[in-house]
Amino acid sequence: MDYWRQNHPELSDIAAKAAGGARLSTADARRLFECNDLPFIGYLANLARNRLNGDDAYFVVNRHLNYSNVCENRCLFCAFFRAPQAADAYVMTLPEIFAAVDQYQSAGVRELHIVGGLHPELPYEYYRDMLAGLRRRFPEIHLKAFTMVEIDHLSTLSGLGIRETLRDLKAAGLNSIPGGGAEIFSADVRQQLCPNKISGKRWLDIARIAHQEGIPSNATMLYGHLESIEHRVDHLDRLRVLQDETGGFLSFVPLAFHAAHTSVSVPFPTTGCDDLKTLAISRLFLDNVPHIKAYWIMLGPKIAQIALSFGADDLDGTIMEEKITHSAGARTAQAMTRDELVHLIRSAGRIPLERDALYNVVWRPEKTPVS
Ligand code: V47
Repeated sequence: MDYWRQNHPELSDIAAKAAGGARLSTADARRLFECNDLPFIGYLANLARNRLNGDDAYFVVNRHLNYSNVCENRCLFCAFFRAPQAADAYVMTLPEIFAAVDQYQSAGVRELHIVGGLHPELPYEYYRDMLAGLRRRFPEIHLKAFTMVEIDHLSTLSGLGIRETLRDLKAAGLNSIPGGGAEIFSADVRQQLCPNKISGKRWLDIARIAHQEGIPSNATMLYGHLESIEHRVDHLDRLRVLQDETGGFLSFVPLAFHAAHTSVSVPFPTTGCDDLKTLAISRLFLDNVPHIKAYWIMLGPKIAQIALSFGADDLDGTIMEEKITHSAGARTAQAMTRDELVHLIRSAGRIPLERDALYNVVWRPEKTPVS
């Protein structure tokens, strides 16, 4: 600690807060973003990470299921959506969905991550029956389904309002809600990136209701496009305020923007330094969110592994088939085996823990991790 105090006297107040577990202010977060000493920020984030999660590093055996790429929101940052008449537009039928999940079962899948576009014609029953059919056929699999944006759409279809729609979906089998669709909460940036999408406030309001209804969720932040540091800090702050109120966020997932085939041009993709700094500051600032995910699909496995020393404690999952980031040019593989995830974690000197969707440990190694 003395080394850092000598080299960063201007940040000694933040270092003291990080060491003592005191809450950082938004001004502190901005000052950390302005600091280019990445090991220093990583060191502070690692203090927070170790205080919350020790040497534990989680992963989950999961699958992504994107039931349709047809979306009427047409977000400019998204390369996944298609117009209904596009040659490669698709909608999975319910029997196709059940058959796909049936194949996953033998792999020990514990969590299904189900998201899709806002289809202009699918009825509410399609979504409800999807959950009910999956729940009936696969009672052991956790259904993490439909972002706040989809929930908003479904409540329009059902005519029931958000709370009653959530109750109905929960009764059908919904267990939790993924963190997507949050993008960046700033209205100005949203207007440029995704003018048809629900507002940041609406996203947070729906998350609040979900948490009140006993449906936990994750939260994401899409960064590396048109946003400023101010926008990132504002996003983190709004999440922290809601989390103080509900405690319903299980994890936070920073998502590095991939520009290929999208309508948003950026001079360069996010750098490894920006990815690690953003993860680290997220860990420090979101002191009330138990887990920070390094989503290897977007970061690449090597940065995701290093992220385990920069605040992250979760590599997410085996995934198998990822469409959203790969449509936008991600060069990572679409799947990692359980053994690969365990190896990445062990060779980072952490303890690999296989979790379920709610962070209950379902497997732990017998041996201590390699150093
Ligand atoms: O909602 C879309 C983002 C999200 C691009 O909750 C893009 O456990 C980068 O939400 N470049 C989907 N990002 C992914 C997501 C997620 C991932 C892993 C775990 C969890 C969780 C959630 O991806 C979208 C959007 O925010 N996205 N296009 C793009 N071109």
